[in-house]
Amino acid sequence: MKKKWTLAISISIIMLLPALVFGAATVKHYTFNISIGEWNILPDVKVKSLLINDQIPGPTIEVTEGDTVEVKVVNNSVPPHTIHWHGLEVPNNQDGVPYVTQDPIEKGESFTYHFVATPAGSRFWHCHWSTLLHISGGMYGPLIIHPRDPAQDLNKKYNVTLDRTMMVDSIDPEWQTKMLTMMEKMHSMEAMNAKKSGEKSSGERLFKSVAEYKQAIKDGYHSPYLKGLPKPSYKYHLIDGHPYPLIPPVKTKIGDTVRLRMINAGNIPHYFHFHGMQLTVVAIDGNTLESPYKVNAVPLFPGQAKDLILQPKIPGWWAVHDHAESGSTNNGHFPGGTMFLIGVANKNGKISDYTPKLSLTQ
Ligand SMILES: [Cu+2]
Repeated sequence: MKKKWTLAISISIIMLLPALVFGAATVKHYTFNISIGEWNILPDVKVKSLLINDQIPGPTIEVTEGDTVEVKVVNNSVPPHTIHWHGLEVPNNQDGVPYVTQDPIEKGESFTYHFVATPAGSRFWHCHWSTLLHISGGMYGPLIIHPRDPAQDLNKKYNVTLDRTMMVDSIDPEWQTKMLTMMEKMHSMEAMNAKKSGEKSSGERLFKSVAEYKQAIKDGYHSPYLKGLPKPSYKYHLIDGHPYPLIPPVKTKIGDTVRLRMINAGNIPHYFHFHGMQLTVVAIDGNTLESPYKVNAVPLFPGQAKDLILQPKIPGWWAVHDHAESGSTNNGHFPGGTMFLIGVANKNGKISDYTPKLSLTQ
């Protein structure tokens, strides 16, 4: 009897060991309230957007590997949505692909996603319905999963003093505002028709069979929302919902180590060139590289994430900009877009004698 008890206690201790060493997993709850609203990317550039909790990017999910994440998505906007957890390994029915793993979340409905956060790394989430419009509309946000094992923690490995996430996106304000305005009108008309006929309004269309789908392609079918409208032409490029000069600078000092987690949620690539320093790429798509490498230009493709380690050695205001020039402009004017500054202070806390100014004629 005594032996059995000893065995049971030993087994319990062994099972608890990872939790005792690395801390216990917990459940983290989030609520995403989706609405259509206006977002000022610049003081006088207003864009009709798909806001989550009234913000762009949407909420940051920051958890430890193994935590359970519960996200209640409430659709207070007109179009349907699903949320995809980009780069995570979740149960198939939580992956958020409309008509592949779930029905879309229609206007007025809610859906709660439930999954274990894994694997660790800099990842993100985004809407997976009509992604061209819904991602540029603002439906994305960081999903940072810290490793449970401290030995895997890059912040510890590199003695990181500043850890900053940057979400990159490109938008065409005019196109986006037109599309969302038209969508609101169409949905209210559909709802009226559905009320008359007694049928449920399905918003956007679902083909009844493969034959119907094939016929529609043959006939040159366009989604009602795309009829007669050109594709977006990306005139503004954002980091965390704003272009330069509204992107807060990265402020650091000699001897410090910065980790930048850069994530491109948008539809076009960016080529970030860092002035005055080298940087080490330590992770791609959230996954730690076995052989980190040094660069000073970082291509960031749509859907890609890169973790960079910076240890600037020279004080000053250093520019970081998209080397494809249009990415550094606002509606064609330089400077703008995804350009941002890294302020490196000397031992006395001074960055530079020169204060950066704004010029739209340079
Ligand atoms: Cu959406």
